Amino acid sequence: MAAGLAAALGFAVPASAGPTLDKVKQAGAISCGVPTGIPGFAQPDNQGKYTGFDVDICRAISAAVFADPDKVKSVPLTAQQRFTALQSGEVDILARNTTWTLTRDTSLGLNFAGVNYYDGQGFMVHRKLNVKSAKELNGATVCVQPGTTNELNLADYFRANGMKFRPVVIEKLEEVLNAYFVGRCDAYTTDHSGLVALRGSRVPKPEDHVVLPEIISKEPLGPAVRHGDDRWFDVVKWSLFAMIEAEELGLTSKNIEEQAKGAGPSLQRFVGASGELGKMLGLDNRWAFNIVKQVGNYGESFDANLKPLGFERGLNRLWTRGGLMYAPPIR
Ligand SMILES: N[C@@H](CCC(=O)N[C@@H](CS)C(=O)NCC(=O)O)C(=O)O
Repeated sequence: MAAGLAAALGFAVPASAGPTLDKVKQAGAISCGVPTGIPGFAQPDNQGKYTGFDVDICRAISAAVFADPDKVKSVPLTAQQRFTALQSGEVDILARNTTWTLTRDTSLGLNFAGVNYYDGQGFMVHRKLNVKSAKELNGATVCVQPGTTNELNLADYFRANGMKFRPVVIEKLEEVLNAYFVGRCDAYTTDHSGLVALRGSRVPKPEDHVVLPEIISKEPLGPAVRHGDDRWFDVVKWSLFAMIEAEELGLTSKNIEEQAKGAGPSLQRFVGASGELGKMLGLDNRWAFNIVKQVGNYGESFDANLKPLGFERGLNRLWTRGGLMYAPPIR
């Protein structure tokens, strides 16, 4: 059927896969911008291969596009480098604790595919300072990374509370952490998830540091792509939604093969046994099956990567369990 006729009849037929999906298919890999190293989210092994909760988004897209989760080239990026790397085409996607804000969505030319982790900003302080609340930080020196929402929220918070602070702004994670550890700063501020992950793994003596109770901002973190390629945007969006929906449907990497034999209509559509949902995305109809089989559902990724570090689901529970994770209908 000609695409024009199909459109006139109300069917959606992808005219082409879109430049980024075509490029990715041709390259045989997805170039995925990740943080330089945050335990649980994106961490290199001794061969330089990255794994983690953020990396799993790229692995899911890889499973959807290539039926193979390993066609991912992880590109470590500091907060400062990340937007240029996406804009210039060095990476096809940012899967890197990036907060969805209006400015980034508009003037930086990003499209956020959704939220894979609802977070908020916090502070870590040296225990010996005996500080119990962020409200006691008047006059403090605070370490922070440039190009982050954290740098901006920090200024807002102190101003709103009529307090003074001295920022120590350092781009590289290793260096900003060291500056804090050696005592150049009284406090280090970043997303709460980062504080918990770093305190649990990168801090010489975790018991010497306290994460304060205040959460001073909303940090909805999610994968982002460039403006101007709706088809690629769709692929990234629905790959994330497929992970969330799979958890809601009770589909896991271990049971999906067996479950796929079931007759439920939403299940049949999800696994590609009925309908053409994959084709509409420019993918194989088994795209979502492959994501779950090869990477797992949202909860499996959370449990494998973040639970061992002591993370609770909290806001990141499914909407059916009192959380905010909600995928639109896959139909
Ligand atoms: N969510 C914030 C902060 C993201 C961020 O870059 N956080 C730091 C501290 S956890 C980080 O990931 N650093 C890792 C790196 O630079 O590799 C934003 O989008 O601006």
